[in-house]
Amino acid sequence: ECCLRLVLGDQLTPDIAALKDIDRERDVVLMVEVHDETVYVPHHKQKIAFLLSAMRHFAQELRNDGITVDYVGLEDEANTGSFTGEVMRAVARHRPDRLVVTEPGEWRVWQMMQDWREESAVPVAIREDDRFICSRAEFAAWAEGRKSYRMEFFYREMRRKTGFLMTDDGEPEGGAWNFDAENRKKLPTKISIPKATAFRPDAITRDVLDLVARRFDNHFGDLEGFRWAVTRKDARTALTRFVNERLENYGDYQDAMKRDEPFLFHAVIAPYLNAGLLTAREVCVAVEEAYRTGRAPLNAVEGFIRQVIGWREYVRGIYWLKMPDYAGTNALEAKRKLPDFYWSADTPMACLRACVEETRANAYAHHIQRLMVLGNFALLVGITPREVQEWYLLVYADAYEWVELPNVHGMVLFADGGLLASKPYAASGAYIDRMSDYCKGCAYDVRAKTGEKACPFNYLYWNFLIENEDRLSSNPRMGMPYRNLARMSEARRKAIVGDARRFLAAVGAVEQKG
Ligand code: DLZ
Ligand code: SF4
Repeated sequence: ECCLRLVLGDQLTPDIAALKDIDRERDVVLMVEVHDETVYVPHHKQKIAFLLSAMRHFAQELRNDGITVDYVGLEDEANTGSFTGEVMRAVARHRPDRLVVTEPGEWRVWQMMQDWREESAVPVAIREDDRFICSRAEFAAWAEGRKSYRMEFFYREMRRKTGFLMTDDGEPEGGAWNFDAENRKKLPTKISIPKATAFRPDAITRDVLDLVARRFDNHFGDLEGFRWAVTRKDARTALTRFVNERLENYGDYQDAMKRDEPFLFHAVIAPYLNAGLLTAREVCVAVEEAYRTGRAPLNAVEGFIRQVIGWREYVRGIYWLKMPDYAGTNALEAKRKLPDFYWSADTPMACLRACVEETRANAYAHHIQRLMVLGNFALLVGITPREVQEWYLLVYADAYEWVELPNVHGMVLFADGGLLASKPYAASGAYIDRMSDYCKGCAYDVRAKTGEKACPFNYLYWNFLIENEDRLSSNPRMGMPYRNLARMSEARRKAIVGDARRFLAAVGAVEQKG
């Protein structure tokens, strides 16, 4: 019996479900570089380069392991440009007895796979992606009958299931499940920040970089600074260096932002995790080990493990539970256009300028830049969810829809009306000033509330509350800001709305139809 086994670009794990019972004598692994996947959103150049290079390296590793790989390159003559086209062509070429795939990360591709069952002449087995700790079915069972889906309770289940940071008596390590309150410290001026982990492109990567420069020149992003690991081995090195050099401070300064320090104490391993070069379990094992051997404090280790087995699994669960309708909701009826400076970085707002510039240079920004600067601005302005989602999906090397959509739609924009977050993460300039050094070098004054020189976050924050009064004022967690708004004089309210109007018109954040 010959089995054709498909491995997608974000399934680069040697023991991925589709490869588990492989017969090296008879089976063929299919990997395809297809045009459609490179442009369904116009991904950042580094994202495409990372994935194509990682795919090519992975194919080589499988071959070294005695596996037959049929690899279709992006520029191969007969390449049809789509997953469906290439799967059908490969079935005709190899005439396998069956096709085995691992469930994909995106709804879009899941739909394609459903069609393959009918279109291809062979039986198709879609296997569960067991790299995730919580299966789609298990999450659905957890969600069943609940009124709200709070991450914290789900996270505790995952702690119990995996045993990470649990005592022998089944209690959470350190007597609490969550130490987040300790993870909001300001960055001391004198702290030394480790050098970023960088990998020099090898011949395969250089080929891919040429290809991307040639074919995707019109895509967002710089290619020059490409420094990503593209093999499992190098991704392991990146993980080890994080654990040794940065984990100790990761918790304390998780929410801090500093000019010209895009990585600080973050792990910067999300692209590896989400493409399969590293697995969730192994990164948690490495991080827990550092705690057990006294090399990292509990608040850092718990915070990291919560991101991986809590939040990451949780957003994936929500995605599959709620798709396809999830993407279409717009609870705050946001309909303004995304300002051009999300691409050009051409804005006098120092915080946004830094975050867009770093995103362009690295295909990366850390979570507070994404949530509290880039995201917070999009929320306050009321940008159309679809545009914001597309932006996040294409600019970050780690972004696939299963992880991007709930984070952006739910967490950043509150477009799901509170399924993920119990209130919108709206903040004024004071928050950014407290957590960063951006405001010192800004053309605007973070302490001024209204007028030409005032930090736009300040009046946009109040304008957001005013515009959404009907939708949000009854939210119990919004009680305080709305009480403050109620005490505001009519003149002040007018000034805020006037400033917001002037600013939104100037940056092109105009209302769009439908
Ligand atoms: C993101 C991406 C890109 C740019 N290119 C490819 C590709 O050429 N071949 C491939 O198998 N996968 C690619 N991917 C990742 C897919 O888009 C991803 O596997 C699906 O979105 C499912 O998560
Ligand atoms: Fe950003 Fe406002 Fe600070 Fe300028 S003053 S950096 S716009 S928060």
